[in-house]
Amino acid sequence: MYKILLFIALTFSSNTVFSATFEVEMLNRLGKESMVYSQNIVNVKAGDTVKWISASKGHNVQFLTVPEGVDPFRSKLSVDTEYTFTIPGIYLYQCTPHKSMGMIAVVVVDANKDNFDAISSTRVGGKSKKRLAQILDTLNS
Ligand SMILES: [Cu+2]
Repeated sequence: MYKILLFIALTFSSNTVFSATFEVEMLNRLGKESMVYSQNIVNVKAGDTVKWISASKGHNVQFLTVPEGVDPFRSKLSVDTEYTFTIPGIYLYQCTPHKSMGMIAVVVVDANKDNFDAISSTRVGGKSKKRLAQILDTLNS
C-alpha cells in the first residue's frame, strides 16, 4: 500500500519537480538599449513556463512566428504574464507597441530548431531587423 501511494505521489509531483519557471523582464531601458526584453533568447524544456515581468509599463508579449500547432498568444499591456511551453521549436515574439523598436525576442523549447527557416524569414521592421539578425546568429552558433 505504501509503495502504491509513493508511486502515485511521484507521478503527480513529477511535473512540478522537473518543470522550471524562467523570468524575463519587460523594460524601458537596459544599459544603452531602450524598449527591450531582459533576455533575447531563453532556452527551456517542454513543460517549462516563462513569466514576463512588467518591470516598466507599456509592454506586452505577442507571438509572431511559432511552431506549427501553437495557438496565437497576446497579453495585455503593462501586466505580468506567463506561458507554459509544450510544443518544441523556436517561438519569436514581440512587444506590440514596440515591435519596430527592437523589442523582439525568442524562446527555444527543447533545443528544437526545426522551424528556423520560418523564424529567419519573418518580416520585422526598423530596429527589430538588427535584433532578429543577432538572434539568428546566436541560434546558428
Ligand atoms: Cu514594449
